[in-house]
Formats: sequence, structure tokens, C-alpha cells
Amino acid sequence: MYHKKMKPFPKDFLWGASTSAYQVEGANLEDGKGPSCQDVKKVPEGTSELNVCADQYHRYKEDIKLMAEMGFKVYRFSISWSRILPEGTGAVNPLGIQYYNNVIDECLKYGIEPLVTMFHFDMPAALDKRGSWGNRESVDWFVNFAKVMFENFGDRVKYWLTINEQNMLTLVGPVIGTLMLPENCENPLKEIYQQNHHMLLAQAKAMVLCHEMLPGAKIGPAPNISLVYPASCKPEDTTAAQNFNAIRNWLYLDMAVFGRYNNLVWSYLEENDACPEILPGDEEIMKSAHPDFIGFNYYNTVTVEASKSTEGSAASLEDQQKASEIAGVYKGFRNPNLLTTEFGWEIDPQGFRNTIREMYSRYHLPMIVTENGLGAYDTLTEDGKVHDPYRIEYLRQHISVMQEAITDGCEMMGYCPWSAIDLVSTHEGIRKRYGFIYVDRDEFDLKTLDRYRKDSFYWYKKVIATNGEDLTD
Ligand code: BGP
Repeated sequence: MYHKKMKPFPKDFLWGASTSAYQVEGANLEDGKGPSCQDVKKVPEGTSELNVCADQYHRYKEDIKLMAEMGFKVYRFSISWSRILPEGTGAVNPLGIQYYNNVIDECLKYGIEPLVTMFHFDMPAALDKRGSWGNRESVDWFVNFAKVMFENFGDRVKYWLTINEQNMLTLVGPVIGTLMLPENCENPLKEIYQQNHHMLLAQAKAMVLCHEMLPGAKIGPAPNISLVYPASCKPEDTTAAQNFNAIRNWLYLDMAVFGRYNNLVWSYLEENDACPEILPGDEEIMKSAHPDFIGFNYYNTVTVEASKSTEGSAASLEDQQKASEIAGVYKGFRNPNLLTTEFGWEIDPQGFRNTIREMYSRYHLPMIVTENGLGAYDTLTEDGKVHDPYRIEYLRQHISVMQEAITDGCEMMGYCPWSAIDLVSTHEGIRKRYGFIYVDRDEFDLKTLDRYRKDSFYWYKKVIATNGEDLTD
């Protein structure tokens, strides 16, 4: 649908950007913080450790000041579970509480709304030893962590996100360094979906608790949603696209919003003897939770064709944004209509609109974009500039189609691209940069860690100042 006249962005639209604790903070074992799974994993060869990152732990004041200069209305960051509870349960680390109090207060000083992700890929290592999400007690561990956060920060934090990209934790855990399988696990698929079930329960209980403890606050999930296209108009390709849409996307939102398992996913799990164990009362817990909005990360769409294989290949994705194959279910297909980033991710702004429209027609809840952005190699010039027209172009196109989606009638609350500042990628190091703010460091040479405003910084500042009306350079 072509719109002759676009609707403006809502007046109170939340413009901002995102980070996550383990990728931006550094100070990974300082001031009482316990290790998380990210601190004990073996990082991919050629990429940085996660002990310093962008050093935001020591530089949050400078960073938030720069965000305020860009005009941010919101800053999405995550709270590190093991900074608050070093063992995952038990004693609270007062310095951890102090740190996030400082970050929240610093945001509020500039009128920036904190949007807190409760869990972003960083299970406390102590809980990994106790079976991680595979242990049903993980539901209680998470709810306890949620309670500590609500008690300490709930007087000031009005927007909460439960689990970042639970679908990626389930589908590509090893790539992002989170999957914990018991030794000699006989049916890994069943184990993974059992973990997934516990996360779903934990999320539901946390949403209910949030509404009980903080009546004025809003809470929602934050999956990574990529609409799946069929590779052709062959009917079996559409069936494959429906299969993967269900496995990759709708399972998570159907559960968060309606409290029920998606039937296509359930049938796939049944076929593979991988249905999770569901205890009496679980269904009631799932149904009792009602998100106020949907947060979602969007990088691109995915295209698939029918899979002709009958056995083998159970890896659903190569990484977050590249589909591989599940025999008989779907097979990834390189979309010839799309360009890719330097890191091989397809770029599909129109797909952003398609994804938003599809989500809104399924769930009818307000939405906030919690990630979207371009990972690229950036260069700091001798005079301290970073020229990143490619990032501006990517963001411009996505913001522009978001306005079309708003004009389509979809309710959008805000936009938080990835990332506010350069930080370490999930598996491709700090050289894959996303930020508006450049951090002066290399993969292994920490250099000065000084901050520089990229060209996209000035551009985004103008976008925010005009509430999305002026997207020109
Ligand atoms: C999402 C994660 C982020 C982030 C982003 C970019 O999947 O929620 O943590 O890093 O993707 O991905 P990458 O770092 O792999 O480039």
C-alpha cells in the first residue's frame, strides 16, 4: 500500500538506543560482581574477551551525557544478574545495586526514560553449574531476581523487558555463548525446549509480579522477530515459511500474549519426541500473564524453501539472522533481492514494515523496537571523525518504513536501535561496530577508550529533534 500522506510519529514517541550489560559494561569481575556464562565461555578465536568492552561501568556518566546530547527519550540497557546477585540467588551485592541506581538516576537527570532488560544472555555462572534453565528451579531463581530489581529500581523504572531474544537463546545458544546442555544429553532438542519452557514460565511469572508490585509500570517480552518469506510461490515453500515463522517467531509471542503453545511448533516437537514436560498449573501460569507491549529486535527478514531432506540437519540457524535447515521442515534460501552487510546479514527495510504489520495483526499490542541496526567496520580519522554514511542510510530507510507502518495503523511506541555506543558483538568482536558513539579501542588493543561522535550521531540527533520528520543528512 502506497500512502499519499504519512501519519507523524506519536508526540511522546520514545527515541533512543540499546546496549546490554555483558557487551558494554566491562568491569566483569569488579566490585563484587560474580561471573556470568559470558565470562567463563571461550570467546571465538580472534575476538576480544568481555572483561573491558566499552568500559561503560566506569564511564556511564560520560555516555549518558552523550545520549542526552543526541536527545534520547529512552535508554535501553540490561541489568547484569550476577552483578546484583553474584551467586544468582542469595546475597545481594550492594555495589551492584548502587551501580544501577547511579545509571538510572543519571538517565532521569536528563529526562531519559530507562528501559530495563532483565536478562540479556548472561546467566550467572553459579546457576549454570546448577543446571541453568534446564533446572526447573530456574523459574524461582529468575522470579527472585525480578523481585530484587522491582524492589530496588521499581520506584523509577517504568518500562521493563523480560528476556532478550529468548528465541535466539533457544535456536542459537552455542553461537551467543549461552547454551548449557547436560553431559551425555540423549535428546538435545527436548532438553533445549525444556529450558525454553522454563524461560516461558519465568517470564510469565515475572510479568505477573511486575503488575502486582508496580501497578504503574509496563512490561513486555523482547524476542528477535524476522518475518519469514517463502522463496517462491510454490505452495510447499509457503508451508516451509509458515513452519519457520512458527518455530522462529510466533511460538514466543503466542506464548507471551495468549499463553498457549503454537500448534505447528508443538506438532514439530511431538514428531521429534521433544515436547517439554508441562506440570499441572503451568498452563494457568502462562495464561495469567499479560504483556503491556511487545518489544522486538529486527535486523532483517529470512527466506526459506521447502526442505527435501528426510533426515539429518537439525540446526535451525547459522547465527541470529541466517537460516540453515531442519530436515523436512524448511531450508534457508539466500534472497536474491536483498543486499547484505559487510558481515553477511541481509538488509531488508521493507521487511521491517512487513514484520511490524504481521505482528500487529496477530497481537494488537503497542510495539517498541528494542534493536535494529547495522554492524560495520568503522574508521576513526586523524581529525577524530567517523564517517558512517552506510549506517545513516540503513537507519534512514528503516525509520522511514516504520512511519509507513504507523500510517498503516500499527501502534509504535518507540525505536531503540542497536547500539547507543560501540560494544562487543555476540560472536564477531568489537570490530563489528553498531554505535552512534565510537569507542577508541581495537579488538585486542584497548587504546584510550575515548568516545567520539560519529556522523550518525549528529544525524540521529536531528531525527530526534524533529520527531522523525527530517531524515536528510
Ligand atoms: C542481537 C542481540 C544483541 C546484539 C545484536 C547484534 O541478537 O540481542 O546482543 O549483539 O544481536 O548481533 P551481533 O552482536 O551478533 O552482531
